[in-house]
Amino acid sequence: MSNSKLYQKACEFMPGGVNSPARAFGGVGGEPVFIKRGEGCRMFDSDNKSYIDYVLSWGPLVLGHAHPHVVDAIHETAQNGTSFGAPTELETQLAELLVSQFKSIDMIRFVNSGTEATMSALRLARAHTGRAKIIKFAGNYHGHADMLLAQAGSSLATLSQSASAGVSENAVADTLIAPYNNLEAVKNLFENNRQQIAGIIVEPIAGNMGLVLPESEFLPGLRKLCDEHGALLIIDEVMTGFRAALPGAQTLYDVKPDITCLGKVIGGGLPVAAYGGRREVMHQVSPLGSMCQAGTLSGNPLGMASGLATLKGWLRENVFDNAAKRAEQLILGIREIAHSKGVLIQSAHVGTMFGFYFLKEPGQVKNFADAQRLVDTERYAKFFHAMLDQGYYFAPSAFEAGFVSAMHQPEDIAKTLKAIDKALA
Ligand code: KE4
Repeated sequence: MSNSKLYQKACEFMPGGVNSPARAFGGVGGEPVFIKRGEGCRMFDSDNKSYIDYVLSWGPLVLGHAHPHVVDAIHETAQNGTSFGAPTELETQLAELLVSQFKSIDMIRFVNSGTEATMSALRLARAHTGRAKIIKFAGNYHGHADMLLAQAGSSLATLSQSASAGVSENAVADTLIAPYNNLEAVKNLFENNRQQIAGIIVEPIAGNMGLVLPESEFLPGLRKLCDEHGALLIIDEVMTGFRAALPGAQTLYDVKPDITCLGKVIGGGLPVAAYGGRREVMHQVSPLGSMCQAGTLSGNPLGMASGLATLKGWLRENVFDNAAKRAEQLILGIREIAHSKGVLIQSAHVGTMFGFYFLKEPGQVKNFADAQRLVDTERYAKFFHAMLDQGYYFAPSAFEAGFVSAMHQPEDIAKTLKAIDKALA
């Protein structure tokens, strides 16, 4: 069946023909490409056209598509059954591995999505402090829990507004919003809401407004403010975990959160996420403590097996470093090409993540308002389709990060750069 036919049929049964709006090509136009299979750094569509993939399921596939070790681990585990609704040793093995990786995590709870992880982490911060308000940053995305679908109020008033139909103003009444990289604004929020703020949730490197790095004093500053005001610092490493650095961005910036949220990579493409932190905080989580959080398929054996196989391969000597070199090769190449053609871009790479913006005018994107003002989304849409036509799959939005895998070879990057040179022409 042609891509259009697949799309039409999907649209009959599912809103927009997709199960997540991020896949709907809303930001770039055109019909989403239906994928039939993946192999290594490539995906193949229904016409068997191949694409070198820089989205990698929005981050999880650090070993590329259908890595034999991951497929075998899932296959072997499935032979014994898919789920028991009872504890299995596999959960302990992945929990032990993650605790051994993160200095800030003594105990961990598995859930099924990053949304569940951040939603539970915020409930935990409220349970631990007995306070109700939370601080998040404009342009940071932590999943679709009601309290996190908030946007800065129209005036500079700290009151936020709902950012989605179906999310009531009550649901976001306790959500305070500050601009990313703006410690002053956070300080003011604490001063104007004394003893009421349970915690701050932050993307240690912002990957949902394009790729925006924290300024050097930003994360340490948040840690200090939380300590001064008795609030918990929640670092959302759903995207940056095992991507920005091993084990995560918190080690890059040497900031110890009270709670860390993980997802994506730790499931290797299966629905696995988690939240974890200091023992005295995690002791609040039921059945130990009084904070309720549960899930039928949490810690599912297939997800655990996939996560274990993925991380064992990813943590092997030099695998991460070699992949990080590919991200650097790509970004340095893009900078050279853009410069030679007088195309204004802002670009960055951190570990195995990268991002680049086409800019409407000279300037620097340091927060969401900058991104909305400076980013040339039309030009990105043209770039996206010029690359897709040549067989390269970048994020279908100017406000996402890109990823490489252990399977991207130097020659794959070189070919991508040649295609970028043509696209920018
Ligand atoms: P999920 O509920 O989608 O598993 O995770 C939510 C989430 C939480 N925190 C961060 C930092 C995230 O980036 C995400 C999800 N990322 C987006 C893409 N940047 C998911 C794409 C989608 O929703 O389809």
